[in-house]
Amino acid sequence: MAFRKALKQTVIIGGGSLVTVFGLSQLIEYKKTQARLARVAAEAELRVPFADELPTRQAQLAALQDPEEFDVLVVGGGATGAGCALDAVTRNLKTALVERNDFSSGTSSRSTKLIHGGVRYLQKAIMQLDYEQYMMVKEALHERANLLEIAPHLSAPLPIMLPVYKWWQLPYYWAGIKMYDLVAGVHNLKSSYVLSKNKALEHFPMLKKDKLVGAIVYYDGQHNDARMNLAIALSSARYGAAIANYTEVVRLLKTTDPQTGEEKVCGARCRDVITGQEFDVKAKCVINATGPFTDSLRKMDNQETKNICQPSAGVHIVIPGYYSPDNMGLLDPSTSDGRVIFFLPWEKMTIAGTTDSPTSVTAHPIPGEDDINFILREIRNYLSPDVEVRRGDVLAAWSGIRPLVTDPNSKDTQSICRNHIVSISDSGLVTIAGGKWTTYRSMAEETLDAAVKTHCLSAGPCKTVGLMLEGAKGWTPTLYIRLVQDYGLENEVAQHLASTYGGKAFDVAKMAQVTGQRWPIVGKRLVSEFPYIEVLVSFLTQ
Ligand SMILES: Cc1cc2nc3c(=O)[nH]c(=O)nc-3n(C[C@H](O)[C@H](O)[C@H](O)COP(=O)(O)OP(=O)(O)OC[C@H]3O[C@@H](n4cnc5c(N)ncnc54)[C@H](O)[C@@H]3O)c2cc1C
Ligand SMILES: *[C@@H]1O[C@H](CO)[C@@H](O)[C@H](O)[C@H]1NC(C)=O
Ligand SMILES: CC(=O)N[C@H]1CO[C@H](CO)[C@@H](O)[C@@H]1O
Repeated sequence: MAFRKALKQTVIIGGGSLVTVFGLSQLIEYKKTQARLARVAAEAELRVPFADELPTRQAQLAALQDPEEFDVLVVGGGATGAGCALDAVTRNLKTALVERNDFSSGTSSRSTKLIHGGVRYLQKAIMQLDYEQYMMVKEALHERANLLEIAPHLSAPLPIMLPVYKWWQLPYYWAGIKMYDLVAGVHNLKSSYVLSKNKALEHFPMLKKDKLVGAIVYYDGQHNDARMNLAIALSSARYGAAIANYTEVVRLLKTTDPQTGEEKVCGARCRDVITGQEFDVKAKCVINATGPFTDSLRKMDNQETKNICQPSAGVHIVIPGYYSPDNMGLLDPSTSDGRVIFFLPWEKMTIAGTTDSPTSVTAHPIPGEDDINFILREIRNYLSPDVEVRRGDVLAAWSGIRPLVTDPNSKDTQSICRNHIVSISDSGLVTIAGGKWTTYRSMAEETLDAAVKTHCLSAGPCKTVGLMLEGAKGWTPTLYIRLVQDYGLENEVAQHLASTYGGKAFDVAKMAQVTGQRWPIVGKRLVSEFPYIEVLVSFLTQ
């Protein structure tokens, strides 16, 4: 009797949890559908003044000189600034953005190209029971999922292998990585897993064999940072923002409030770097998103300002593709001397690098010979001794300055974590500094929330969650096949066009010149080793 009762109970409980599991997945699906519908509705409400054709730079420069003031002027066309412009314009604010060089010419094109939550920060959060760190990771994981969704042509999940050298580390790392999956929740990309020593070596035969115990594979995102930045900027232009590259802010404009006698920022003096012509851009609110240069712009506002940036430089080198596992990255968060080292696949090559070192800010940081040799030395230590890593293997190198931010309101300089700060000066200049690529959208949302509040702008709600970026519409994972079939492009060239221009790849393919050969029918390569074709040059300069 008791047995049957127990059995019945078990069935009910078992059934119950099945229903719960089933219900949960239903709920997640339902929520996803709701989110999608809300997004479609939000996008339908958005005005797209330049749906067909974008204005030329000339037209943009004219628009910037509109005598009627802008609601928002963003200074800086990196990820952060472009993100702010897109956020502002889709809230129905009259928006302008100027960038003194090209879009993404700064730190935003010199990153490690990962869209990540930060496994290391999660470890810190847990070890030090730091709630703020934890929330930072959670937010970044949410943004990671969003970025992969809104620009699928420019980004993809990337498996990353963490080699393990001590037995006791295996459960420790495993638990940490599982936490990472767990914190991502519904936004998780793919589940992490353990690799045996043999499997790990199969994936990456160049690893030092002795002491290797096994490896753990987890997922983060990877993107083409420069194109992503451009996609954000172009999207903001489509929605009507007046944006111009090679336009520099030389001075902030200020007015004196007749009642309080206070000075307020009311725009900026800009210079067209190409012609040297100067003009004023009037705006109710100026946002300084100048990245590592933040302090120089803030000092323009107030000479007494305390520095909030503590720059450090990160050098990356590009080496041949066989230095990274097949379609997989490798990252060691704690090499024997405590450094981080990584090998990531990138455009059929490998990006390698280590942790940053302190630096001073320069406009075009160039990695020195000693920086390059330093990374090569680290790599040699790391790989199997029979692998010969030569200086000649280095195909390219770049250096990026990381604007680590210290909170100007906190006395403690120890609190340099890679979080961001939105601060507002007495004259109303809004500064957004720090953060990371992955969180550009949420940083922009927070910045615009602050700007709208401080300057009493009449704005709609933020609409950038799920807002598809330039090129995302019409892209499918098999789009390149249609490019091959419809236009007669080479496979590799078609893949490059699809993953660079997304749905807009057809516009490029249409313009590709006939080669005069049997195959490919169109698309002559500029250099035989790379999938760049002649038409890209004219497409770029259009
Ligand atoms: C080595 C390295 C690796 C990184 N890797 C990652 C990673 O893998 N994942 C991740 O999420 N994050 C990463 N980051 C962080 C990320 O790259 C940055 O947080 C982000 O790119 C900063 O963007 P930004 O727009 O603030 O700055 P920037 O991209 O530097 O943009 C600032 C822009 O302002 C312009 N400007 C300056 N002064 C003026 C003026 N007076 N008038 C007009 N324009 C002006 C500059 O020309 C520049 O283009 C990395 C950073 C570094 C340094
Ligand atoms: C950037 O400037 C160049 C040179 O004037 C111009 O050809 C290009 O169209 C500009 N880019 C954008 C996206 O406006
Ligand atoms: C308005 C203004 O003075 N802009 C400055 C922004 O920062 C750059 C980089 O330091 C300066 O060169 C500009 O003068």
